[in-house]
Amino acid sequence: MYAQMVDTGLKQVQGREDLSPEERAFQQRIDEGVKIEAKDWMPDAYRKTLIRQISQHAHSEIVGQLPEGNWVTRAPTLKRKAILLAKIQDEAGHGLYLYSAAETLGVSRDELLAALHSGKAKYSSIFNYPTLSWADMGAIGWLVDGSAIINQIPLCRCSYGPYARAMIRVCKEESFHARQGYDIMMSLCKGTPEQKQMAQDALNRWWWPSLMMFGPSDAESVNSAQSAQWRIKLFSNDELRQKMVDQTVPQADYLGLSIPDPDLKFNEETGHYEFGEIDWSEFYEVLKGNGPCNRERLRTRVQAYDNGAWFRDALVAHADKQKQRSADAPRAA
Ligand code: BYC
Repeated sequence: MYAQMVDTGLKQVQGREDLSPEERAFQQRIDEGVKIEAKDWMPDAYRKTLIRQISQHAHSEIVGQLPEGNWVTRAPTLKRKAILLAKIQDEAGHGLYLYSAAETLGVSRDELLAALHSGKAKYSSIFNYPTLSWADMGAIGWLVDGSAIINQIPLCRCSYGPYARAMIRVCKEESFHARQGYDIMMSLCKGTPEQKQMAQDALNRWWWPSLMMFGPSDAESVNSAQSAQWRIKLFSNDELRQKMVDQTVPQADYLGLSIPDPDLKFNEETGHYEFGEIDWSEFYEVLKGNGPCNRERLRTRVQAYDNGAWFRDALVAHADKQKQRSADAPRAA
């Protein structure tokens, strides 16, 4: 697959003849489908790319709790509240698996969090949009977690072992998230005209940002070609985006909702939906920190981290005390 990606629209990567013997042997292992593990030799750039992607992914899971956290106290029933809470807790767990996977590459969690808090590290653009109604909980589960699954299933087969293994569990939990989102949309669409309108309004607001989650078009993606060669990416941004559209349009039809894209049409010959132009200027503005909620999201995360300082201090003090105790304890003969 990656050979195909490198040959088509993607930017070029270093030719194999330019690789050092070590790099060539490394690439050979990747080509043979051997997983790379934490203690294996790897090119610096491979390590850096993984740290960048895995940490951004971890940050996205953690920041991704915030838009939904906004609705915990206002969920319409006790059952919906319990489900939403479980989902948000899962996201925290995903962040932890992913930070741990990134740490295997020799970076500390403190460094990763400092990069997030200073605004240097990115997290997914999607979480910079507001959640205005309960229907947004449905739209996020259906569209955002649905997109996350499409992006993340291939990551279960990526070349870096600790990342691939973390993704297996994440994907199982994401499937539950997507189902709960679609279930909320189904209830609203079967409800009163006002409830159905809420669902349509949420779809209208989340559709285009969800398509942007897959990243820039292949022609603009700076990292794809190299990541494809290293089998970190098994499908290109545009391929995954197309999958999402093909999968989601029939689901919207089933709900009786319309996708907010006048150019959307099914192409009988290719078997795919063609869709309208994405507003890339909006995407890049969000990446620059100018989305509707960027500042609020970052402020909330920094505040939560600062508020937890006493707890982290207490853990360290406890660990130090334990260490001291075992050092002082008389040794067994
Ligand atoms: N938002 O060369 P490209 C979730 C950046 S968690 C922000 O194509 P790459 C969920 C990109 O980082 C969702 N930035 O990059 C959680 C790069 O900038 P840098 C997160 C984006 O890495 C809780 C630049 O644009 N999922 O679903 O080859 C609740 C050029 O892009 C975005 C993951 O992180 C974006 N949307 O491909 C519910 C999955 N797109 O870093 C749901 C793992 C691109 O060079 N990540 N950028 O400064 C990936 O698969 C890839 O990193 C991406 C981007 C497809 C996202």
